[in-house]
Amino acid sequence: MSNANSDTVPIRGFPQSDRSQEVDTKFAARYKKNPDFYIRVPGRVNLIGEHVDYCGYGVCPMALEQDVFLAVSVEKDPILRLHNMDKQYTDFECNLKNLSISVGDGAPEWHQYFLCGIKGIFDILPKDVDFKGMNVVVSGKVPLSAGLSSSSALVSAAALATAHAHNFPMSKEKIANLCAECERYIGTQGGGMDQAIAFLATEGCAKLIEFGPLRSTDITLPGGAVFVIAHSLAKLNKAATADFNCRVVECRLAGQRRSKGRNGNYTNVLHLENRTLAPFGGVFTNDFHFGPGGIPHGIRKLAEIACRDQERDLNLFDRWDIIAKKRGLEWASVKRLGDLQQALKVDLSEMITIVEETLHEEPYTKEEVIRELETTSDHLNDTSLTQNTRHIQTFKLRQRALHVFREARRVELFHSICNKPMDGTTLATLGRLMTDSHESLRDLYECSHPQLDRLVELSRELTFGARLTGAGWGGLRGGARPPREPRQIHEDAEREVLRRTQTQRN
Ligand code: ADP
Ligand code: NG1
Ligand code: MG
Repeated sequence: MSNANSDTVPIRGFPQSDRSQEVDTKFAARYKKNPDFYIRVPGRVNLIGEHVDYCGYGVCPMALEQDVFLAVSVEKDPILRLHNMDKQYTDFECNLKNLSISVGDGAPEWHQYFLCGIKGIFDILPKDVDFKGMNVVVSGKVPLSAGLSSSSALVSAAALATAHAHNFPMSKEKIANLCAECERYIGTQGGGMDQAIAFLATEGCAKLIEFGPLRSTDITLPGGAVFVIAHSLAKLNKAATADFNCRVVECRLAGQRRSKGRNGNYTNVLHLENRTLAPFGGVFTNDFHFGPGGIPHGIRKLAEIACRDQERDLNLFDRWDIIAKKRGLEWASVKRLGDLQQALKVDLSEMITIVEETLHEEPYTKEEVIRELETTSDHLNDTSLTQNTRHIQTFKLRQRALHVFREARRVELFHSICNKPMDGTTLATLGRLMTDSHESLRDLYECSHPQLDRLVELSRELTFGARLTGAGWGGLRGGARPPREPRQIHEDAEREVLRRTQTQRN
């Protein structure tokens, strides 16, 4: 963000260029004045950690040079005027006193993304603040609907402009969280990665972004690696279809439901307030409703007998015993797979085993989910589904949950490998993780696109690994391309290790 008091003030981090001059010229022509300040928010590429942020897991994005750039003047009357440098977008004007965002079927209008950012700030401004208006010229360079997060760059730029216009400073974390919240007014239930990297990125490195609370750690990528971003030319506006939200609710339901586990036993990957479901067959085929004191001793004994040779199940039972004592949690409140893992206090490998043992391969029908949660269609619609997913009749819970837990583990591995000194295997290992991620997104999460898959295939020979980036169903893929022959990289790496060792000795 920078002030623009005169024609000659350079925009910080954004040297005067043809583009900024064009924006200034357009601003002056359109609004008969100069802008008061400028806002610039980057797009991002996600290196690994796809479709896990809304489940509470960490991601590895980095900011791009491509950005959304705004020139803004603050107006006393609460009128918003928007002009876009891209002629495909029509001008928009409204009174901000009656701000409403009603997104219908199909793709939202471009200005509605802008309104999301404004509304996010208006929601938290002190009650006695008079809403100001803004004249805005928008210039966007992030490819649209291509998985590089043009939507969040626009929403975040609008929020930052509104906060600045109202002299309402916020920490980077606070505004990032707010923008994640308010972009949901557009209809998609995203997880916050895009807005987090938009505000927390630093030049020259990728970030490990973690949630609850939001935090970021620099990731130093291995020297010599080049990340190539290529467009498959298949696009999707994520708010125009139910695809994105369908995955969000499938993950949610996978965490909420209980199911028959191995040996046909009832098992559950979920703890409930004052009650737990027995993870064993025969003895407990129905729910038991336990009091606040946890699982009664007699029942516990029965369970021990019933599964004395099933040690793993017994361990699980112990954990649920503890969890069942915790008050205030019931299935409808488990919104994310990450919450469930935290409550179960197990690692990701164990979560993967639990999913493999408890969720079946065939898609779950809506009736089945309703039956097993002992709820009603209306209640499920209210607690777990979104407006645009209520019509969906089948959910692939096992496949989606497996992707999430395995992808979360890949992020951990990616991060830990980047933290180690580079050796001859580093790039190949990172590339393998990217390829595994792609295959999982293609086969388990089913959010790829034939053009994208083809690009990934074609780049096999040329890269250490390649994958789609962003939400998918079109979009782009990122690839780690070797800038030199692999053999030379290894030689260079060896030389570098030798150099470091010598420096340390000296
Ligand atoms: P992405 O992966 O790029 O975030 P989305 O489908 O989430 O894709 O959002 C794309 C939509 O965001 C566009 O269709 C448009 O409505 C809006 N948008 C993003 N950038 C701009 C811009 N510079 N100007 C106008 N609208 C934009
Ligand atoms: P894009 O690629 O911008 O549609 C979306 C979500 C992210 C994340 C990724 C998938 C929004 C604003 N963004 O990104 O939170 O879930 O998909 O990893 O919903
Ligand atoms: Mg988007």
